[in-house]
Amino acid sequence: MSKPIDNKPPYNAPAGGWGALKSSVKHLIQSENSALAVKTLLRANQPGGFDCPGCAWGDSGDAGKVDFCENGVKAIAWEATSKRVDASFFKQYDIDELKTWDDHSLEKSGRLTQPMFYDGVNKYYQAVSWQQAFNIINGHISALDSPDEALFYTSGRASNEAAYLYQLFGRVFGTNNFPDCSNMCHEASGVGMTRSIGVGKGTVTMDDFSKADAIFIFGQNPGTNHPRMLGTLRKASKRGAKIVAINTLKEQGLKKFADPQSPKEMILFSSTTISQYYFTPKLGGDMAILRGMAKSLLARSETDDSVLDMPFIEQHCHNFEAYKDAITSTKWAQIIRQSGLSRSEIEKMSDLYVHSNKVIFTWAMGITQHKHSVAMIQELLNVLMLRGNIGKPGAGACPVRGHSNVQGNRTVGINEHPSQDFLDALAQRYHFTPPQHSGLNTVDSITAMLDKKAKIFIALGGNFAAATPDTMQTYQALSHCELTVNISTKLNRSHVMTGKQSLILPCLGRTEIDQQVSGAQHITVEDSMSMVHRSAGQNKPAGADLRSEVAIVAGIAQTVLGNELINWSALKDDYSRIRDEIEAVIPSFTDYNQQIKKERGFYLQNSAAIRAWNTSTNKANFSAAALPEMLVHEIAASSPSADVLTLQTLRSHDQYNTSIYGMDDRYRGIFNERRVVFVNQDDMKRLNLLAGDIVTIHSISTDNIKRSVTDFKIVQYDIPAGCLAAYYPETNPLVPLNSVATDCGTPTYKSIAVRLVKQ
Ligand SMILES: Nc1nc2c(c(=O)[nH]1)N[C@H]1C(S)=C(S)[C@@H](COP(=O)(O)OP(=O)(O)OC[C@H]3O[C@@H](n4cnc5c(=O)[nH]c(N)nc54)[C@H](O)[C@@H]3O)O[C@H]1N2
Ligand SMILES: Nc1nc2c(c(=O)[nH]1)N[C@H]1C(S)=C(S)[C@@H](COP(=O)(O)OP(=O)(O)OC[C@H]3O[C@@H](n4cnc5c(=O)[nH]c(N)nc54)[C@H](O)[C@@H]3O)O[C@H]1N2
Ligand SMILES: [Mo]
Repeated sequence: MSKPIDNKPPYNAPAGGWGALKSSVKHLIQSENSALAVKTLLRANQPGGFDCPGCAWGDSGDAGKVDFCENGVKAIAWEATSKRVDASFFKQYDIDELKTWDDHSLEKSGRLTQPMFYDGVNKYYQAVSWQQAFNIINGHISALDSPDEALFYTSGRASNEAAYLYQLFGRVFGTNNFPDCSNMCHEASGVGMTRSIGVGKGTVTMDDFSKADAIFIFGQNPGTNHPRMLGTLRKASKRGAKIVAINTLKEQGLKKFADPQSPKEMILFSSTTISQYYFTPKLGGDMAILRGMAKSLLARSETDDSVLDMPFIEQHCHNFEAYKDAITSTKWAQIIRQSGLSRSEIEKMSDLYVHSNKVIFTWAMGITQHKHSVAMIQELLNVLMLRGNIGKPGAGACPVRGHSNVQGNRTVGINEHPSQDFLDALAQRYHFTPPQHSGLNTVDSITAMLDKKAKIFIALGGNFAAATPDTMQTYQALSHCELTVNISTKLNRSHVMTGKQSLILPCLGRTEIDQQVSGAQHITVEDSMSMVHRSAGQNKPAGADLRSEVAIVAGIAQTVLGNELINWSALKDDYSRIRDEIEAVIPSFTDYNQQIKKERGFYLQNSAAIRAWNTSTNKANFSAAALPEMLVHEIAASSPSADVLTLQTLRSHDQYNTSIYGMDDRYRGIFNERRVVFVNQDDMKRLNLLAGDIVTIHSISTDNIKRSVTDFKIVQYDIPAGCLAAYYPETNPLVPLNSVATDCGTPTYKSIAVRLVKQ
C-alpha cells in the first residue's frame, strides 16, 4: 500500500542564515546545558581556545570574529550535555536491552564517566577501577600467540600527542595493525596523490582560496559537512572567483549561502550565490568528466598555445605522452554515457577551466568512496597538471578532510603501511626493532576477526561497529574477539556489539580541562591546510574519574610494557615531552613546542606546493589509466529488467558520522525521519513506485550473501536517473565487505548495486 507524501518541499532559503541560527539554538537547548555550551562556543577555533571537533576545515584567521558554524554548535552541545552514562545507568539496562536501542538513543543517553567491564557472563556492565581495566587488557594481550592478533583502531579526533603515543605502544608491542577511519574516508586521496605528486595531502593554504580565479568542488557537501568552508567560498564568490559545483545532488549549501556572521545578509534576508555553475553527474562519473575536460583541452591546444602549460609539463612532469595516448583512445561516447553529462556541459566546464589562470580542485567522499577512486583522484591531478595548477599561488589540490585531526593522526604514524624512514627513525630513537611488515586496514581487520586471526580489538575513539561496511558481518567479527576495548566519550553501537568481553574506557572531550601533574595540558591538531595548532579545553570535565586519551594510552602501555624502554608515565605527566619525541622522530616538527605558541600555529611544509616531487621519478607523474569499463549504473542500464540502481550512502544535516544529533535533514526537506531513499521521478514511474511507498533495499554482490534493509520510504528527488541516495549508517548492512576501492581498500559506500522491492 502506498502512503501519502509527507516530506516537505525542498528548502529554498539559503544555507546558513536564520535557519542555521534557529537550529543552533534548538540544539543548544537540547543539550540541557546551554549556558556551558554557549560559553564553550565562544572559544572555538580561537587562539588559546580549542579546535572545534566538528571538521578539519582551516581557521578563518579573521581577528575578533567568532569562528564556528551550526554543525560545530551541534558537536559542541553534544559533548557539553548534562546527562551521564555512569554505573547506575548500566545497572538499569543490560547489554541485550541496549542492543535494541537505535544509534540516536544510545548516544543521547549522555557522557560516559566510569570505566566499565562486561565479563561475558553477567549481562550488565560492571564498574571497574582504571588499574583493573588495564590489568584486564594486559591479561588478554599476554595470552596472544603473536602481536599481530591485536588490532589498534583510531578515529580521527585523537590529538597528535595521543595518536603518537598509541602507535608507539602498538609498534613496541610488535604490530603495524593500525586500521583507522581514514581507510574508509580519504585513503584514496592519500594513495593517488602520493603516486602522482609525492605527497598524500592537500597542496593549498587558506591564502590560496583568496587568490584562486576558480574553485571546482567535486563530490562534497560543505553546507552540511564543512559549513565554515561556505564562509571561504562566499568571500571568493564576492570577489568574482568562479565557483563550480560537481555533485550528483543539487545541494542547497552549494547554491546559496547567507553568512550568519554577516549582519547585512541576516537583516536583509539576502544571501550570496555560491556556485554559479552546477553539474550533476551520475554516481562515479567524475573520472569520465575529467577525461572529457582533458580531451577538450588537448583539442583546443592544437590551435591555442596557452591552453596547456607546456613549460610546467616539460620541466616537472613524467609520462605525458602516455597520458595523451590514453586521452586520445578514450571515446566521447563512453565519456558521456559514464559521466551522465552532455558533451556541451563538459565543454562548458573546460571553458571555465581554461579561462581561469589559478584553479583549486576540492573534493570529499563523492570522489573517494568508489571502486575506481584512486584512478579518479589521479585524473583530478592530471587535469590540474595540464595547466600547471599545482605549486603556484591560488591553485592546487584540496582533499577536504573529515575528522578534525585525521590528517594529524596520519602525520604522527597512524598508518598500517608505515614508511621505512619512519620505522627507522623509531628504531633509532627507542632502540628496538619495529615490525617491518604491513599491518591490516579496516576491512582486512574485519576479515581477520571473522577468521579468528585477530583476537583483541582496541579503539581510540570512533564507532567501528556502525561505521564499517557489512554490518552483520562486522558484528559477527567483533563477537569472535576475546576482548573489545573502546576509548570513548559517548555510548554507541560498539559498546553493545562486543567481543566475548568488553571494556568501555571513558575519556575527556576536546572542550574539557586536561589536568596532569605538571599542570593543565594542551594538545595539538593539524587541519586540511597542514596548519598545526594547539587546542586547550576550558570546561570542567564531565566526571571526576575521566582520563585523557593520552593518560589512558599511557596507562595501558605502562601496564603491558613497563616503563623501562619508554617512560610512559613521564610522557603522560607533561605532553610537551611527547611533542619533543615527535620532533625527534618526524621531520618538519622542528621547535614544535615553540612553534605552537604562535597564535594560529605553524605550517607543515608540503613538498608538492613548492614543486619538489617526492616520487620515484622525482617528477609529477601523469597517470594513464583507462576509464573503468563499466560503472554500476552502466551495467544496470544494460541489465534485462533494468531494475538495478546505484545507491550512495551519505550524511544528513543532523548527524556527525554515526552520531545522530536529530532526525531532520533540513536542506533536503526531510523532517523527523531517517529511513528514506531518494529516487528519480522516471525511475519511480518505470519501477511502479509512488512517493511514500515503503521498500526493502536489497544489495547485489558477487559473494552470494543476501544483504537487505527494510522499511525505507520512497522520496521523489532531483537525482540523476539510475541513482539513489540514503543515509549512513542505516544502510551499512548493504555494503559487501569485498566491495572495496582498487589499490586502497576503501568500501564502495557511494556506489552500491541495489534493487528496491515494495513491502
Ligand atoms: N556535520 C557534519 N560534519 C562532518 C561530518 C558529519 O557527518 N557531519 N563528517 C565528517 C567526515 S568524517 C567527513 S569524511 C566529511 C564528509 O563530507 P562529505 O564528503 O561532504 O560527506 P557526504 O555526506 O558523504 O557527502 C558526499 C557528497 O558527495 C556527493 N556525491 C556522492 N557521490 C558522488 C559522485 O559520484 N560524484 C559527485 N560529483 N558527487 C557525489 C553527494 O551528493 C554528497 O553531496 O565531513 C566531515 N564533517
Ligand atoms: N555507509 C557509509 N559508511 C561510512 C561513511 C559513508 O559515507 N557511508 N563514511 C566513512 C567515514 S568518511 C568515516 S571518517 C567513518 C567514521 O568512523 P568513526 O570515526 O569510527 O565514527 P564516528 O561516528 O565519527 O565516531 C563517533 C564516536 O566517537 C566517540 N568520540 C567522540 N568524540 C571523541 C573524543 O574526543 N575522543 C574519543 N576517544 N572518542 C570520541 C564517541 O563515543 C562517538 O560515539 O565512517 C565511514 N563509514
Ligand atoms: Mo571521514
